[in-house]
Amino acid sequence: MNGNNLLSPNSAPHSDVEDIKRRSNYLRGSLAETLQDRITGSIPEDDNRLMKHHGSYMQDDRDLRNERNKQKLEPAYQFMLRVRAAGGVVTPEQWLMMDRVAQKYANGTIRLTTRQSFQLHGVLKWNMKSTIKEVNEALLSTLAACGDVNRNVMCNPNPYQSEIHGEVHEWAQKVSKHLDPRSRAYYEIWLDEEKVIDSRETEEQEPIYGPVYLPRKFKIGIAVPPSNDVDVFSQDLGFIAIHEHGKLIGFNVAVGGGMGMTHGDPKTYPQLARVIGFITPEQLIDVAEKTVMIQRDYGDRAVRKHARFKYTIDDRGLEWFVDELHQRLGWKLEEARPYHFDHNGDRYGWVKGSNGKWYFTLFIQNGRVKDEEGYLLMTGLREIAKVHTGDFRLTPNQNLIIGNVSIQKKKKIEAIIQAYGLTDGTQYSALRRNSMACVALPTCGLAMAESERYMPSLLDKLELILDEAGLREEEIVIRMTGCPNGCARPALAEISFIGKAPGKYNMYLGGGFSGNRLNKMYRENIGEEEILHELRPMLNRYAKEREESEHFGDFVIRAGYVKEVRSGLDFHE
Ligand code: SRM
Ligand code: SF4
Repeated sequence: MNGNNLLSPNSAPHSDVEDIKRRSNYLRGSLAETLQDRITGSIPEDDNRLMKHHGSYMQDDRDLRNERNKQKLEPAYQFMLRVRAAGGVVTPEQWLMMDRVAQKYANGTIRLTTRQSFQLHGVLKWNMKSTIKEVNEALLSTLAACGDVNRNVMCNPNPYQSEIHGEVHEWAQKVSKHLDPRSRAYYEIWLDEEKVIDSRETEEQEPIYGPVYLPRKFKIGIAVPPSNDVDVFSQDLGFIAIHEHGKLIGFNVAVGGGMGMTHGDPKTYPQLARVIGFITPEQLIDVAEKTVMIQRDYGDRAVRKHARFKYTIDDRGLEWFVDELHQRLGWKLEEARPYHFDHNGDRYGWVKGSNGKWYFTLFIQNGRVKDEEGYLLMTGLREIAKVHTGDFRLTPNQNLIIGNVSIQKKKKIEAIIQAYGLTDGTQYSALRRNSMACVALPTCGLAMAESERYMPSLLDKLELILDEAGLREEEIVIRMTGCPNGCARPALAEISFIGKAPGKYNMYLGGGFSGNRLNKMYRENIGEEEILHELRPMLNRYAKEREESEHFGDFVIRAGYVKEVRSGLDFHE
């Protein structure tokens, strides 16, 4: 198939977003002009759709909605800005820049995301350009952090389990760069690059995506076994590093994962990516490019809910995809190699890497970096960044690694950690250390219930139950989201809660501890009292009846609470 024949075979009707993208002249639209409009803090919907490709969403503070409505004021419009770095690795200077812009232009907090990016909330329209400029001056970018393109490429950030992390991270950076949009729109609008092309750009300038980009977002993650912290089976395209005796020999390729669904619509479901074969490292870019192009050409452009790659594969069959991929590559993947995952969480505290440097993984509750009374996390990290000569690594579980610390600097950094009481989570239960919650209210326009702001207090109550049952140190993966879009990858947790309405959640059980099995709905639309009522006896029974090294997710299946789910097609069964 020719890259220019973009809507084929999707000559079927397409959604309004497709028209907006097509008309936008490679993501320009009227963004440059609407940003100048001082009458409103908002931008028109068409430009908002395009803005996502530049890394930002228009939002409004939902806590203020009613009050402003009563006062007949427009909603408190503000922008979320997502800053990405492949594998989540940034320098101390870049950390300090994020800290500075968060104070100067955003709400004074930094949010570390589930895909190893940064988010700023509360940036006003008038400050967007300055913020994006400062981000770029520090050599980070917001381009393609959101939108119908390849998103931040995830990569296991921990160097202590094998010697190949640096190499794998380089591949994450290479594939990320290769799949960046090539349109100069971003540089013209935000960075005042002179408009080089007066006439419309040609398709050759966007050879991978073409003028309408992808039907939907696309996600890539690289795991380094035995850690599956990137939840490789949740990715549209996952790579599993195969290493032997500390040497990277290649990757197994997994395709068609995804988490999003809609309540009450069984045609939407979370799905696990499936392993289709093995490639050498040098083949990775080619495989990623061709996979993206297949999705570009065959993904559903009519119904956005059905436009993710997982549906393209499930509708047409895995065999069809593999044949199409082989045809476009001109060569065949080898048979997948054996691998083993044993967890998808983070490992906290100090560890020595195989390069002799030190790494400290901090527990950051739900990824929110801020100063609170009694816990000056943001200030402490700023002080570390001022003296640190290594790097910072955002983990796929919303935590932070202070990485590549030399033995000389370790004492100094340890002293700051102590002075600010920065925690590796040891005072908390293992359940909390394995928890994630998405942003949800008050910024997320799609949230049906609280998540980030509620999860800590639910965990306080669950920790009492764990203490009673003697399970405080038992690692159990728990996740919460404010809606079924699945931003904290809830369908892979051993226990999860998905928002249904204010204070109400659907409860799911039985995900695999290493992110290799989906969970299943156990109770619908329940509040906190019922959650505790359900979990107390279950956890007590687990404490008494579990088999040796049996994880909670496995136990609830064996004990008959829920059925095992190995494919998204059985998720609603
Ligand atoms: Fe997400 C939309 C936050 C990871 C699936 N996600 C959103 C938006 C932008 C809401 C919106 O469209 O208006 C949220 C902004 C909230 C806010 O106020 O900040 C949002 N998603 C997040 C983050 C910040 C959650 C977090 O707590 O860290 C994560 C940012 C990742 C990043 O840095 O790039 C985030 N989102 C995910 C993940 C997890 C992942 O990628 O590993 C998923 C599930 C995996 C997947 O894509 O299948 C995810 N987000 C969605 C979806 C559902 C997509 C679908 O297939 O239907 C939406 C809604 C949409 O796209 O229409 C969404
Ligand atoms: Fe918002 Fe839903 Fe994503 Fe949570 S899961 S951040 S509520 S879109």
